[in-house]
Formats: sequence, structure tokens, C-alpha cells
Amino acid sequence: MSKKVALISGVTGQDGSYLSEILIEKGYEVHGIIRRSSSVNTGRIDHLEPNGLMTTHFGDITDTNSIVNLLCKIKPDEYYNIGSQSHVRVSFDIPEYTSQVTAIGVLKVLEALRSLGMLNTRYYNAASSEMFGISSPPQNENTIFQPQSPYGVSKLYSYWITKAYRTGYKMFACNGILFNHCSPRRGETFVEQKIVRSAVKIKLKMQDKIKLGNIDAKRDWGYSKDYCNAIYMIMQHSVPDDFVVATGEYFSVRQLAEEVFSQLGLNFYDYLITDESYYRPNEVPELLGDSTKIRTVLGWKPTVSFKQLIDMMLNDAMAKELAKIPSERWITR
Ligand code: NAP
Ligand code: F7E
Repeated sequence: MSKKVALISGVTGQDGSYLSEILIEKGYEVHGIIRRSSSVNTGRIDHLEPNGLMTTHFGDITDTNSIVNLLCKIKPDEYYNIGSQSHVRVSFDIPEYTSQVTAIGVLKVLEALRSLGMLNTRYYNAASSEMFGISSPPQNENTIFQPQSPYGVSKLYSYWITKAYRTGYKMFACNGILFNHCSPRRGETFVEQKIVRSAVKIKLKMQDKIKLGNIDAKRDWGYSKDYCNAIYMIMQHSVPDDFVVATGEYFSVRQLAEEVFSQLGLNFYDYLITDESYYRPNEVPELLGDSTKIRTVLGWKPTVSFKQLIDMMLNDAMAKELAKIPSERWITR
């Protein structure tokens, strides 16, 4: 039997790398779309492509021709569109660009599939809990959307256009409404990774302080690999549908930072500097997911707790920093 073929946009990101591993492990022929960058940014998939486990192609979801050409060449059975300008704070600085990528980019991929007649290619859209905005927690598939940022509004467009192509053209097009998730591969400017990496550097006396914005915001943080398994399960379901993916537990940024610093024997408040520039014009105070639907219908559940996640990220960050300094200067946890 021939291998199933998957195409991923956003493959160089956190989720793209875990999703690639999952699909490779399941026997897929995996292709990823990468953007041209002036510096190498394939670090998260460098263990895969050079070893012949996947193939990458230059492209961009805002460039229709590149997507059409790749679809014609690769003919994927499954298209995972997880490419996005994914930073909420930055979306206020570059709102138009964010919308072009995060909203219109999704339309371009769907329209490319439709116009090429590839209606049997299964399509996944990376929607987001940020679409819920200021709706009261817990949030699930029936909660009203009240996005507060150019990013959240763009994701809401992506969500509705995916549904419209599903109902209008009978495409297998689904949305994963994922709550915050991280891992050792999380981008450095998201708050969990920023706190973990800063705390490690402070412990090793390589940094003095940490500058943060609103530490009273609450988020439901899960493990990226668990969430990529959920993405895969959503795409294997018998019918296309939309699912919230979340742990069902939330913590404030303050609690997260207290835990991280205390695991290193440090008092967070000795190092905190509040910096207004990290606040957003609109804040999203509380995101807490109710993932009953995916647990019941698909049997998905998270495998890593909040504390285990912090531990995993701290161990990774510490190992990376220690690798940079001579062993006689090591101060371990
Ligand atoms: P990430 O690490 O920021 O990765 C984003 C990926 O999108 C990168 O590979 C990036 O490429 C790519 N990309 C950006 N613009 C693109 C374009 N125009 N064309 C093609 N690719 C483009 O994000 P992540 O954490 O893995 O998240 C994956 C997806 O889930 C994103 O859509 C994100 O918005 C969404 N999401 C994330 C979370 C979360 O907490 N992680 C929660 C809900 C939803 P470069 O490497 O070249 O920049
Ligand atoms: O902020 C507060 C900030 O940027 C979390 C993305 O993956 O999840 C993510 O979006 C909270 C916010 O993630 C800093 O104000 C305080 O309340 O890590 P974040 P996010 O905005 O929740 C959603 C679901 C996505 O879809 C997105 O792609 O932390 N905060 N001080 C800070 N945040 C940052 N980044 N940096 C600070 O210094």
C-alpha cells in the first residue's frame, strides 16, 4: 500500500516540528513548506530533513502560486495549515500583515484546494482560544467569540472560512481550537519560555532581572506534543468537525513565574521589573478550556501536567545554558 502524503505549512514552528515527527512515525510521506529567511530557522526540524525523513519546499501561504504549485506537485492526502503570525502582542504592531497571513493565508490555501478540485484532501486549520477573548471561562465549542486582538480576529476569520468551505464545498475541513501550549521548542518570546529561560539565566548569573507585562492574566497551558496528537486525531475522525483542545486547568502568569523561580531556589519578586511595553492595548484576562467534546468523541486527553511541563522546559533550558559554559563554572539546580 502506498504511503499517505501530508503537507504542513508552519513546519519550522513548535507544533510543526512535533506534528512532523508524529506523522513520520505513523508512516506518512511528510512535506513541509518553509519560508525563505536571511538566517537559518530550521533548527526544530534539523533532525528530520537531513536524515531523509521529510522534504521541505520554499513557499508561503500568502503566495497563491507557491501553494498551487506545491499542491499540484505533492498531491497531499492531508494538508495541515498551522502557519501563522502567531504572536498576539506583535499583532497589534503589524495588524495588516497579521491579517494577511493568519486570515487571508487560510483562505488562499482553501481556495487553492477548491479551485484545483482537490476536494478529497483533508484540511486542518489552526484556530485558537484567543478567539474567545473576553468571554467568561470555561470556554468550549459553544462559547461566544469575542476576540480582542488583530491576531484573535484573524483566527476567527480563519475559523469561519474553514467552516464555510466545509459546508459549501463538502470539503473535509476542520478547526482545532487550541488553548496555549508549549514545550522546550516553544518560541522564546511567549511568556512561559521567556520566564523559564530568564530564570535559568538569572540562576547562572548571566542575567539580572526579568521584565514582564500583565502577570495576572490566566492561561490554560498544555504540552505541544499532546496537542499535535489531538490535531492528528481531529484529521482522522470519520467526519470533519471543530474541537477545543485544552487541559481544563489554568494558572496566572504570576503563579507560573513563582513556580519556575522557586524550582530554582529563587524568589521571583526579587528579579521582577514591570514593563508597560509588554501590556497589550486589549488584554485577555482568562482563558480556560472545556475540552469535553474531544475527550468524549475522540478519546483524547493530555498526558503532561502543568508542573511536569515546567520541569521539562526548565531541564531543557538549563541543559542548553550549561552546554554553553565551561564545566568548572556549573551551578546546577
Ligand atoms: P510558531 O512556533 O510561531 O510557528 C509558526 C509557524 O508559521 C512557523 O513555522 C512560521 O515560519 C510559519 N509561518 C509564518 N508565516 C507564514 C507564512 N506566511 N507562510 C507559511 N508559514 C508561515 O507557532 P506554534 O506555537 O507552532 O503554533 C502553530 C499554530 O497554532 C499557529 O497557527 C498558531 O497561531 C496556532 N496556535 C498556537 C497556540 C500555542 O499556544 N502555541 C495556541 C493556539 C493556536 P517561520 O519559522 O519562517 O517564522
Ligand atoms: O502571553 C502575558 C500576556 O504571548 C500570555 C500564542 O501561542 O496563545 C498564545 O498567545 C499572557 C498574556 O501568549 C509578558 O499579556 C505578561 O496575557 O505567551 P503569550 P498568548 O497571548 O496567550 C494563544 C492561544 C495563541 O493562539 C497564540 O498563538 O502573558 N504576559 N508579560 C506576557 N506575554 C509575553 N509574550 N511577554 C511578556 O513579557
